[in-house]
Amino acid sequence: MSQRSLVLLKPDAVRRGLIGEIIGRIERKAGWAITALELRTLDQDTLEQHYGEHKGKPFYEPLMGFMQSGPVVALVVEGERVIEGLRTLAGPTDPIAAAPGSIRGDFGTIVRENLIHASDSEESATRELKIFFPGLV
Ligand code: RTP
Ligand code: MG
Repeated sequence: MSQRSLVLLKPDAVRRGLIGEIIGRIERKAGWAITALELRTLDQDTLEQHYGEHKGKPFYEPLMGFMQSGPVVALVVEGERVIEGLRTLAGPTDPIAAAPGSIRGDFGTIVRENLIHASDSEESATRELKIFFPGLV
């Protein structure tokens, strides 16, 4: 089943020069394609829409600050079961718990600075793609 996912390379990934490394891992997955890509600095409004489910949690305000601390790379990735596959490629939220071989397991430091966002379901992907790439048909 071909799907679309919204990926963000978070400010720590851009700062640490890991854009190529992470995009390379995505590109090497057979059958997946990057169909949109943009470097951009996110504003509070965009982030509130994106991470609205976490509003009120203790990590929400620090997360907002971190996500605005530098540019991110926003990508659309398309392919077979790409939503589940990208979550596996990324690894669990906490880099300490993430297996070596996953992006967070190999490069993550603390739970907030975990390098990559990938949509966690078809519903999230649809919602997030509208926020970041509203022109997509
Ligand atoms: P994401 O939404 O960014 O793809 O990450 P996720 O699904 O793996 O994790 P989620 O629970 O949705 O949390 C969103 C992001 O908030 C930061 N976070 N900090 N305890 C903490 O300090 C904490 N918990 C979460 C992380 O950047 C996480 O990816
Ligand atoms: Mg999430």
